[in-house]
Amino acid sequence: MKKKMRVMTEKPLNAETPIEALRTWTTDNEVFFKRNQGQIMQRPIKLTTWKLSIDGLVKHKLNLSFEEIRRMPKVEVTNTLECSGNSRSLLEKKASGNPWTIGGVGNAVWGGVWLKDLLTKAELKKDARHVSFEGFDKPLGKAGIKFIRSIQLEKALDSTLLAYEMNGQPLPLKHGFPLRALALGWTGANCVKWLHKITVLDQPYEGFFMDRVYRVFQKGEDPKTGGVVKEINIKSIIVEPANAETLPAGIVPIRGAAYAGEAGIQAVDVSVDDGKTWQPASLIGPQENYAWRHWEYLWEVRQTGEFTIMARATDTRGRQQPETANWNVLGYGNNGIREHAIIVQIK
Ligand SMILES: Nc1nc2c(c(=O)[nH]1)N[C@H]1C(S)=C(S)[C@@H](COP(=O)(O)O)O[C@H]1N2
Ligand SMILES: [Mo]
Repeated sequence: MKKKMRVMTEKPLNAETPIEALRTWTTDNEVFFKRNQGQIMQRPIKLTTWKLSIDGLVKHKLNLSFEEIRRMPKVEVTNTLECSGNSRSLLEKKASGNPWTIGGVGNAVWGGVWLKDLLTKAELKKDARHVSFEGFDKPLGKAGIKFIRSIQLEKALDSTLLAYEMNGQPLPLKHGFPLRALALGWTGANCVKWLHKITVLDQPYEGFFMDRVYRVFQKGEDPKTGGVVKEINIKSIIVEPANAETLPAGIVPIRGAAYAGEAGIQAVDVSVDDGKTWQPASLIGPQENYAWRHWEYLWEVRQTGEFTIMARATDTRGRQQPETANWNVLGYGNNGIREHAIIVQIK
């Protein structure tokens, strides 16, 4: 039986994946985390009336039907999507936002077209530098601010997908039907759902969701002076055993997932003694660009008692997870080794 999602808020819908559902390499659509700023679409839009417009600094404005997009070369990419605020609730010092544990992440096979193919069709003008995305979900709250986000042109041309399929299914309504952006290896905030409008700009889009949030800043600082959240931080999570579980002595499998945005995973080490000593874990399962890598460590334990287990990932660029997270006001990018430790009892 599938474990239910943990719903943090109903309106907007914010719900995290149960940890058990992170044990498979791809995450089932039904339990894939859902994160929204606005009122999610209640009914799927009619595909025969839906259009995607490409406007701004292009030589030919485009207004494409779903069929036209479907007739373009299709690509399938496995990509791990993580919300910038994932693991926020594990920070020792409180940060504001949804109290995610580790379930604000998932891995899926996405089918769609390269954004580059559309931008090539539209032909960029000389000043093109950024690309903004707008969905047709309605804002919640009095301010009525739409969730509009932009990314650098370089990323848009290099590795941004417009997806209409998720794990072999038409993109589910809650995940942006019929089309969403996916800046591969970047946090969810860069992956606009229910996409209907793309604008090519000469500078980043300015607005609440670019300038006030999804920025890394400290207390007393103007959010706008902080860096924009882009690439997913290197991180490992433990998905088995569960925190606070009691287990018999013997061979205890410790398993998890590790991911590093645009980079691959080089190694994962595990400690069962609160970080004093480390042993290498085995990387298991499929290995693909932009997708997390599953790992396991078969722990032979003879003693009884309480044990603190930690995992530490190293990526193909040689970067390693920090001992503790770099705190910021909105609690983005928590990838601290210590914050992700679990405690188990051996009986
Ligand atoms: N249109 C629209 N797209 C959106 C959002 C939103 O509120 N509206 N939220 C973003 C954020 S912050 C995240 S983490 C991801 C979550 O994607 P998911 O719900 O498919 O997991 O969607 C992104 N795209
Ligand atoms: Mo997010």
